[in-house]
Amino acid sequence: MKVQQVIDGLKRRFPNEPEYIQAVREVLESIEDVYNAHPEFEKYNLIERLCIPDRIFSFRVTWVDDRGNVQTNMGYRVQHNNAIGPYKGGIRFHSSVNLSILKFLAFEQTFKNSLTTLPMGGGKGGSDFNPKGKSDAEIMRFCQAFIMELGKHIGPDTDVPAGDIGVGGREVGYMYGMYKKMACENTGTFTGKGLEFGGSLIRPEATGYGNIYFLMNMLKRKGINDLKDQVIAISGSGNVATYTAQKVLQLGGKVVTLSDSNGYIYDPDGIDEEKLNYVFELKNVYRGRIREYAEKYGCKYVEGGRPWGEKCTIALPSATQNELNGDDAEMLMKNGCIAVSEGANMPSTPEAIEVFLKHKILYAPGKAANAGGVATSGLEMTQNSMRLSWSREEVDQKLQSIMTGIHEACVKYGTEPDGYVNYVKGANIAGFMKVAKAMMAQGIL
Ligand code: NDP
Ligand code: 2IT
Repeated sequence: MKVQQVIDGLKRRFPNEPEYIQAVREVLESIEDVYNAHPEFEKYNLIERLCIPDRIFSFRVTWVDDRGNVQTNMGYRVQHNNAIGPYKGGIRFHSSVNLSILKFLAFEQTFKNSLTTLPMGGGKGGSDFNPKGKSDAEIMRFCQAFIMELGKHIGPDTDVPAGDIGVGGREVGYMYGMYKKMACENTGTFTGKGLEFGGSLIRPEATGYGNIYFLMNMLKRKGINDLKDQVIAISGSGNVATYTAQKVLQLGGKVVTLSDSNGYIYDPDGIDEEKLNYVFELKNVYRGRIREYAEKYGCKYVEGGRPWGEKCTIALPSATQNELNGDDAEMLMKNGCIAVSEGANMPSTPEAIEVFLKHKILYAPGKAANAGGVATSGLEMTQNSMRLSWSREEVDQKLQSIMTGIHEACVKYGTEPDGYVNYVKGANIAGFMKVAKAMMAQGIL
């Protein structure tokens, strides 16, 4: 396999899918040597079968807004690979959603899910529906219309969706409710459900907490055992960002930034527990903007900006893809940043990753660092199958040991001759090997 050849072929077939090509290239560059050391992989054309999704559903979603207008959106589900278990991955509602973005997410999800060690394949879905400014009734009608179509293709042992950008507990509740009604079953064909109907404790917190557990594993190898002296820049202010901030505070760190798609806040005094509670309320109850934080607490707000120019020792991008570029990475390095751990999927551009690796900082790619969310989804599936629910402590304990396991796998496959751990390489090789072996064992499909 020659990476450039595969990439050129994919570009020819999918010319308008830059995010998908970006995600594939990153993985292929990491696994090239390992792949080529296994001639049987090439013989069975594993690479193309792994890069191209098993199937994609796309459909029209029609719903009625509060003024009685009939609205139309696109809906999709990319079922990427089910070699190691049912397709599993979130649903994203955002105006930017298109097939390139969902294909990159489903591709990444396949390796991430493999890393968790749980039996889950990879998938992703979503819609270009923009939830901003919509009433609760509009959100419900949209979710119902969306699942009327998607519901035909999912099931507890075939494909299990969950949340992502724009899809949280409220949306999962509406989608699962309609799915259950259509399918006449109650087996938990969604994760991130409410606690009253099969949801798992710790699932809402899991992505953010898991990222910090992963970060602590990296820091411990450098002799750093808590976050007391760390100044932390976080982007985003949604599910992942807020629970990341909560765990940072529990471990004694100082969070100085949060953001949304309009801009970022910088609070040099630190976002403490009370201020963070306000952010939770602002985002989940009022569905307001992060600018309002600056108005309430009198700190700096930069419209249209990103937080990476502020001084910090650790950066945790937790908003969206390609939100941290090469220049941002250089600024972080200049300001003394020692670690970057990704809560979001593919938040750093290839140029940014190059800077991190050149400076040999601790850099954890999303597919390793944010795997705690889907891992806890896997634990929710287990609890649903057993018709049991585990305690907070039990789930949190399992989450911690899964994150430690992922860290160990990265160290095993990513340690370079000089001792530097290249977590990108480690995560990609570890994730790939399990999927590859499963595909080989199952024949040409
Ligand atoms: P939310 O919808 O809860 O929050 C998303 C946050 O990111 C919001 O603050 C949003 O701002 C901001 N954001 C979204 N799009 C953009 C954009 N184009 N530019 C700038 N800011 C943006 O989503 P999550 O917290 O769940 O997801 C955040 C990231 O984490 C995503 O990359 C997701 O794929 C990833 N992830 C999520 C997991 C989960 O369990 N939820 C698991 C693993 C990864 P605004 O409100 O203005 O849109
Ligand atoms: O990107 C992700 O891993 C998620 N959005 C969570 C997927 C899941 O099935 O919990």
